[in-house]
Amino acid sequence: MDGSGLPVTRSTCPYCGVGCGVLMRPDGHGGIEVRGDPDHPANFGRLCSKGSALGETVGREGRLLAPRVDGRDTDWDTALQLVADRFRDTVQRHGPDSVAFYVSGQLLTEDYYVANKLMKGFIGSANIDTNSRLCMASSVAGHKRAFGTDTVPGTYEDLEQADLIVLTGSNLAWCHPVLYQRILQARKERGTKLIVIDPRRTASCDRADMHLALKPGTDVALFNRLLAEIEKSGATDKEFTSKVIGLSDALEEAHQDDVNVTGLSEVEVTEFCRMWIGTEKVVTIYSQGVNQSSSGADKVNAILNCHLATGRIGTPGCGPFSVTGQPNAMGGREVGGLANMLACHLDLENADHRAAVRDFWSAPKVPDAPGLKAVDMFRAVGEGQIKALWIIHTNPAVSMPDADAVRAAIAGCDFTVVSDITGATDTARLADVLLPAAAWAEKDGTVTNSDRTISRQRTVLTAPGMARPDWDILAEVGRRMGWNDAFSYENPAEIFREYAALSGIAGRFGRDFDISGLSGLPDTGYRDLQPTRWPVTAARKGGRFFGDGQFFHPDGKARILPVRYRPPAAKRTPRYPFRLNTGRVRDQWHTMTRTGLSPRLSAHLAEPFLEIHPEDARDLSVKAADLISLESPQGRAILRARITDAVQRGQVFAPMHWTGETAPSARIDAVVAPVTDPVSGQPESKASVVAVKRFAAAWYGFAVSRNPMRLDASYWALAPTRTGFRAELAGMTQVGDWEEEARRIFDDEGAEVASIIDAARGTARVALTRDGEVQAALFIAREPVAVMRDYLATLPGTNTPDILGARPPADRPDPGPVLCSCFGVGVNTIVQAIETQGLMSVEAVGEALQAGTNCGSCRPEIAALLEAVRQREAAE
Ligand SMILES: Nc1nc2c(c(=O)[nH]1)N[C@H]1C(S)=C(S)[C@@H](COP(=O)(O)OP(=O)(O)OC[C@H]3O[C@@H](n4cnc5c(=O)[nH]c(N)nc54)[C@H](O)[C@@H]3O)O[C@H]1N2
Ligand SMILES: Nc1nc2c(c(=O)[nH]1)N[C@H]1C(S)=C(S)[C@@H](COP(=O)(O)OP(=O)(O)OC[C@H]3O[C@@H](n4cnc5c(=O)[nH]c(N)nc54)[C@H](O)[C@@H]3O)O[C@H]1N2
Ligand code: SF4
Ligand SMILES: [Mo]
Repeated sequence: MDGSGLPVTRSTCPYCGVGCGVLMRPDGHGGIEVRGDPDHPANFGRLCSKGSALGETVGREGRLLAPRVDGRDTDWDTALQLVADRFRDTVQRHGPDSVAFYVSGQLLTEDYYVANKLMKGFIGSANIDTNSRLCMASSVAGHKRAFGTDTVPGTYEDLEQADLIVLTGSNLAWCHPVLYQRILQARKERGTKLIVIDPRRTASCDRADMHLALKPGTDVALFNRLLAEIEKSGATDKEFTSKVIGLSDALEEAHQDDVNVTGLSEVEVTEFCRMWIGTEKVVTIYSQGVNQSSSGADKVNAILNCHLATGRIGTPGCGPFSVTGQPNAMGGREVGGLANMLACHLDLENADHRAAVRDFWSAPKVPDAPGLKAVDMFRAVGEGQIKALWIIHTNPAVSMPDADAVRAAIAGCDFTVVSDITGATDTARLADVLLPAAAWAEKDGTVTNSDRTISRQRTVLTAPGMARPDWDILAEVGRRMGWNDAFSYENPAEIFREYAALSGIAGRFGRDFDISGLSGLPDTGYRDLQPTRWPVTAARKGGRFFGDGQFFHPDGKARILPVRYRPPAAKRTPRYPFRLNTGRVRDQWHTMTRTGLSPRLSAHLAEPFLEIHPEDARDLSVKAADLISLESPQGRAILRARITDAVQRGQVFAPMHWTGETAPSARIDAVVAPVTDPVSGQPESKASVVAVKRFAAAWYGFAVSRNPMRLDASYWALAPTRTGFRAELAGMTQVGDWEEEARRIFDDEGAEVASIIDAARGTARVALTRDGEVQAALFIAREPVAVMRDYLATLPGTNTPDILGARPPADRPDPGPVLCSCFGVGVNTIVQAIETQGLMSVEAVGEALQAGTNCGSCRPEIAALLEAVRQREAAE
């Protein structure tokens, strides 16, 4: 209960791997209110913009309500029998390796455990891989090579106890905002130094003491130099390195590397090494700039090497820290969701491990060879080797490299099952059988966050229509395939107990992941489970690993690995002279099926974009707000130019979020090459090569509408607003009659039409009204349309007779794009307040406008605006 007397349920945010605790309260209208849980050890009450907007994304709009076979709604019995029959027949006819599951680091541990058990234990193939292959595989491989297991040594408290934090290949301010806030808070108290290593200047750089804008893919050379300097300055920990093998070989290799490939100056490199070596308590946080690389595993080991050489690992404030992306990326690694792992950190290649798991499951057979990793899996689908595929909780037609080929492969597969909460995704549209899953807040289970803390997700809403939890769907297919006993689960608690018991066997093999202390948890104990960091055994609970110099290789020692810089796999050529980097924006989650429903979150960046350096833009005659077309050997894309020196010359950056549903020409993975790290199999999503040119549109448009639009122009991007929708458009072919075209786009024959059309200048403004109420409006020009978009987006549904004037009244200035999502404060409003009120700090902006005072995710951007205004005023 809270102050209002309504019941409050504790749960965990379904987005990033920080794993923030939330308090959910029904709002009485079928929705929920969501706040940060002050008692959760990940966030102590804080939430970022995405977590704060959770209440806006749990509606029933767009939800898949019934199973669908070949596009027609049906009942569960029909759909599940079909799935079970087809998988069983395919296995009988073509063998177990002719089928595959492609799953997700967003599944709950219980879902994941059942999927893995069904494929590896009963179907008898290791062809289950997960989108964590695109995300964590290099970290997993690096950990296993160095430590003998996939172990994250540290805890979040280390971020507060460190004196230096290095963020490499991580835009923590946008992607793990609550951890970033925790670091900034600690920095206030102890003056923590912050270094960012990223080819691109990101929001995480705004408060950094140093930004090392290295050349893409050169991290190994930088950390090799650091290792050499550690040795030279006598900073190796002699006692600790007696528990480590390989230092001298690694040093020999390190000396061969040339730090000049990083493009950093000697001064920068020396200062970085000086700070790192001179600060005892140092944490190196890394993420996709490290993992998503054809040398990802080596990058990870280059970082681990430096921590192992100095013994700065597993003690307060010290250690390498691979932050996980998805809410249960860590849990998926624990249950063995990757094609080359067995459950509970046991090894697929180890016969004793296999036998133990087979006995525990009473399974007919456990495969002894790894299954297909994501990129190879979809290749095998395309080549017809995989004849039945089940995709659960992920959208590979958008998020896999070479996405057009992946889309074609799925479309061509004999039998594809997709489990999702909506049918409106690029992948779901290709399914033969579409299964409606219960969503976050409708289902029950556990997730493990970046620092090994297991937290509960709990139910407060009933699932709409026939939707069912993923574990339940999987278990029923297992039963219908003939394995009644193995899949007779009543509830997630039962699955969790079984999993915890299995981890005890892993513990007896000397593995790190052992939560056998929870195997006797009664249903009520599971219901009330508090956030718990593993391991959980009679002997030990939580804590850090490796401070004692004990590792999980058979000899108990860690490995320092000799690694050498290798350039990204794709080479720049005169035909493809640009390096394409990709990543995330602050307020969208992946393929936007949930965050994309929130007008508030969509207002931050309403359109896909390409960051390009001003000099490159000039050379290509690209002006601000032009469209740019990209081409690679794999495919094409069109995005809006964002000219900025945040990226280096010869490099461009695009977000990964837009899809066939929201901006079909901006599915950036269509141009990303499917090259992978040879050790981890993780794709190099951050270093493809592309050709870039101005997209010569015949016309550009901007549209607002109360209702969904019918968009099919060469370029379009759609976003929700508080009043309906907004869209950007551009076309290659001339349009004869814009009034008619407007009626078609807005699918409205009956509305009254007003227009101002100037054929000579190529401009058109068309408004559709009903009884004076604005339904929709379209603004067309030969150049990118200059109208006050954020003002126009407020007009559908209002009586605004002068909508074609497109000017806000004097008392309602255009707020500009929303910067603070929590309070809806726009850029123009903030800049104006800074200028007119002489505001000097982020805090002052907060006092004046509330901006940045709730979740704080926009504080780095407010700081950047303050700086920009200060610089402009200084120049005047
Ligand atoms: N807002 C938001 N937050 C998210 C997500 C989301 O979709 N939206 N997704 C979650 C998930 S699943 C993940 S995996 C994480 C990802 O979190 P991050 O890894 O922090 O995010 P990215 O933007 O993918 O990439 C991070 C940075 O790597 C840099 N980079 C590129 N190449 C190199 C290189 O060669 N070396 C170095 N040092 N850096 C390089 C990029 O410029 C980019 O700024 O975010 C999680 N949090
Ligand atoms: N170019 C480029 N590509 C990338 C990356 C990059 O940095 N650059 N990053 C990669 C990384 S790190 C990741 S993690 C991936 C993420 O990529 P994806 O996993 O493909 O992206 P999501 O949008 O998270 O897909 C989740 C899907 O699950 C559905 N869903 C939501 N809730 C439920 C549920 O409870 N049950 C079921 N069954 N379905 C549900 C959603 O509607 C959505 O369709 O993208 C990868 N792709
Ligand atoms: S940082 Fe934001 S997205 Fe990540 S778990 Fe916390 S509230 Fe959710
Ligand atoms: Mo990820």
